[in-house]
Amino acid sequence: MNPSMKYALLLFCFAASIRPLTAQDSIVQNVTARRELNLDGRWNYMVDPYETGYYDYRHQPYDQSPSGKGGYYDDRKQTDKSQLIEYDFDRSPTLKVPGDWNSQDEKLLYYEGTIWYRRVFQTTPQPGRRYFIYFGAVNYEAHVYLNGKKLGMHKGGFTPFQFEVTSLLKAGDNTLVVKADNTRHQDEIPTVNTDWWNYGGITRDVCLASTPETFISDYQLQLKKDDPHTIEGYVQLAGQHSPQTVTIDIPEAGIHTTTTTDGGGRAPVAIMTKKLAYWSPEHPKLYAVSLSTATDTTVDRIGFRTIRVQGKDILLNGKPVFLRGICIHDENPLIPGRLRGEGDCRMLLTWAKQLGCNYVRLAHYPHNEAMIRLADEMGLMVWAEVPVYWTISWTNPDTYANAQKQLSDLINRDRNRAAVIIWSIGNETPLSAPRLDFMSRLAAHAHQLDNTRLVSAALEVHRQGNEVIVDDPLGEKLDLVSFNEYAGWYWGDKLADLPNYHFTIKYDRPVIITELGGDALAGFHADPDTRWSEEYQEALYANQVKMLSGITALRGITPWILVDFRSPRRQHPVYQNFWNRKGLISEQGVKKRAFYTLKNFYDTIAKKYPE
Ligand code: GCB
Repeated sequence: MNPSMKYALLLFCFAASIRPLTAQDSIVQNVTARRELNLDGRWNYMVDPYETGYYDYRHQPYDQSPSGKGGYYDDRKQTDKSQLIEYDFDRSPTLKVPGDWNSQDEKLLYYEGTIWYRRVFQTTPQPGRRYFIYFGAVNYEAHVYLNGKKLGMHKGGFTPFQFEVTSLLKAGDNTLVVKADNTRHQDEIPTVNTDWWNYGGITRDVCLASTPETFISDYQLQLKKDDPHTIEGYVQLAGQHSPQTVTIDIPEAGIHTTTTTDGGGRAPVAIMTKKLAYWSPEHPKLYAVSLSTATDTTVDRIGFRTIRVQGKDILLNGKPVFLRGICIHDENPLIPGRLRGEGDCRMLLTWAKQLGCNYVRLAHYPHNEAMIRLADEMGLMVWAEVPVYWTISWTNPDTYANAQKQLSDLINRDRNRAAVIIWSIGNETPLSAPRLDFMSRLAAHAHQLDNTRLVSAALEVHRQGNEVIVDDPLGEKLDLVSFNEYAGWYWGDKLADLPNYHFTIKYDRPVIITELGGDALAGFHADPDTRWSEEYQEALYANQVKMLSGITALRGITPWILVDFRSPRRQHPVYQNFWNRKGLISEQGVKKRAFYTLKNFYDTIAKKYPE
């Protein structure tokens, strides 16, 4: 855009007092407790590969033109038979929300581009209440309009966002339109190249939330770093910022206390207690917590535990643990598509429990909040990650800002979940100076936002003969040494050679192997030397276990992966057919032989590390 056009646009925005075109920075903590109206269900949609509903024929966005007219977000209806309108939401097909579009219509399986969604809902806004439209996630770029007015834009396919709509909401019918675009771009997070399906659309819940004018917008209540007897954190109010009393009740722990907000609406929390039953996988105790002010009350269920590193050990509530884990993608293989609700999440976490897990790595991006809450309830520790994956544009400041925003949104959403013990800032990022700078800043950011959890990343290894070397300068900034290794699969070795490898690890910290594994087509049986057979995968796991027992600091593993998952990179017509087959469970939910090999290993480990 030339400078004079930019100036004209600025003037126009100012004159029309258009809000900033991005989603609000902070989202309402525990939004389901504020839900006024569930907006899940069937939404009308239009596929728009040329973005005809967004740009005019000179390729100028309609929503920035002075008349603001012409885009699909107007949801216009023909009122006269001579009138020309080239779209009609009412007579367009529907998609289920939440749900990716790829799994709902065969024509959309490979689609990458724009789809418009529309939902009409009825409400009666009450005076003295504030209203927010909340999205659990839209992949990847979402432009959102209510009653023809643009609320804003959000980028990032896996994090929640919201817009305040108090002044736009009408009594009666309201029209919500979303332009969702899942086009991949080099400078985005993730970048163009991933090993998972680029599921597009409104993939997580949508709701209208309502609050009083001054309300509890955010809070953190977690055990203080290294102190099992102090619940520490804050309560943040939005609205009026005159000092107010906040009451915190945790009846089951005999806690009833108050704190006062400062000029910024923030009240510090520090509660001494000796009465807590600590959260652990064996006893995933969650307390009913209620927070209230003169005008507002909100409730949550929160668990309390400490997690820290001491030498080569990971201590949960002061006791050494071994993380018996598995990696999981946000995909229901039976649909196949993104997980659509708590039932889907429960199916995957139940499989993880059957495997003997006390821990899951939710790869490679923030999973649904429902998944984390379920892990809290079912007793599974969680590694939570942002999609800083492979070859990010390390030198682009906007790319960094985007990664940092996604990390902040993840931490802010899940900071009260005892299950989450590790924030991961990325996966398999290749060594270089700009990458080290980018990743170091992310690590510092995670530590600064939350000093009660561990920060890590899945690093890469290098090999010299039989020596496997972990020597990545990013390791200095991380609390754990975590790396992926594919001995027996990408390293192309004879499986029996695996136990001859030895690991040279530069850092004196607990070691977690974040990935290992190999593909097997469920039901394909052969001898253990035959690639793709269940027997090969089984032998690979057996030899991996022998090999890894040589690492004295080993304190956890998350093999790749619980279930086969769809990936455009996996093209072998017989064995893959667009599926990554490293799952221990097939896309039909059938357990492969290696599932039991790993389960046996975990059963032995569980005896060594009683919880
Ligand atoms: C990896 C990646 C993971 C892939 C996996 C594989 O190292 O982290 O996203 O899916 O390998 O199967 O190659």
